[in-house]
Amino acid sequence: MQEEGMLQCGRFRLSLQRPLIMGIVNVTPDSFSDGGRYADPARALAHARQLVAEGADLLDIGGESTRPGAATVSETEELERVMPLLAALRDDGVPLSVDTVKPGVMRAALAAGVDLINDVNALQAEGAVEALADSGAAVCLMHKQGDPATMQQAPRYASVVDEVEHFLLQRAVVLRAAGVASARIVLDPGIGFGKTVEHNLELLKATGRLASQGYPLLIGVSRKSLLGALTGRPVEERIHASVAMALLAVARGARIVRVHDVAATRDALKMWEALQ
Ligand code: HH2
Repeated sequence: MQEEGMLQCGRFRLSLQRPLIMGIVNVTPDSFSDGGRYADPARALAHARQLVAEGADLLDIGGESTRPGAATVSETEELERVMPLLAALRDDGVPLSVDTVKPGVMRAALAAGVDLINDVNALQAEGAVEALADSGAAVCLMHKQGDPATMQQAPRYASVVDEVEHFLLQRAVVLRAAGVASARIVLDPGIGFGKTVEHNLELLKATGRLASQGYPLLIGVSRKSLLGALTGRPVEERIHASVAMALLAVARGARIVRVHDVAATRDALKMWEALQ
């Protein structure tokens, strides 16, 4: 289906021969993982550059928290958070992703040269597919059940792996029909998005299956509550579990890991690569 081992990502063609690290830059006051440490644009920029120095292959810039229970922000506010960072990082030589569900933000980011649209809503908003299709950017299609405000209240599936896989492949079909080459598409089961601990574990156990559908698989588990449930640790003490889970995801076939702790993840993946 896809040119083997390559992601067409805006200005970049990224080899997937080795796993890629997507570093998380949340320009938000309320993200679960960093509690607004980088809400100030200058701090967010310094943090983004630090992640590149630590070995991030891509940067994912988000202006709206999607943590369970998070409030939505207006398009204007999201643009004010995200656009200055995109402009400042544009010539740093690293592919830039924007984490948004809003077609207006997608269009503005694409006009500013963003290389990947990371949409936890899998481009289901009206106009989102068209915005992406008209560009050369890549897209990450993520599965979620419900909306962040309520998604953790009562997640329910007959078979979580079947349903997530079916949804993602259907969304890929829609994109292909709109003219998006398969080499621009990344899939993500959406760990923590309308899923219980058991659902998340079933999906992570099925990484190999989900990674063998003809599209690179992205896994985002960094610092998430699943790790808190398994270790009993608060969010600021989940780095070891995060790195272990990223490594296990890669060992089972994930090609991109979305992480907060880039330096630690990079070292772990170097160990994995050394044994390939
Ligand atoms: N998780 C979060 C946000 N965006 N995008 C993808 N593709 N996959 C994920 O698993 C994913 C995502 C939530 O994590 P974070 O950005 O740290 O928190 P917040 O949404 O509170 O800013």
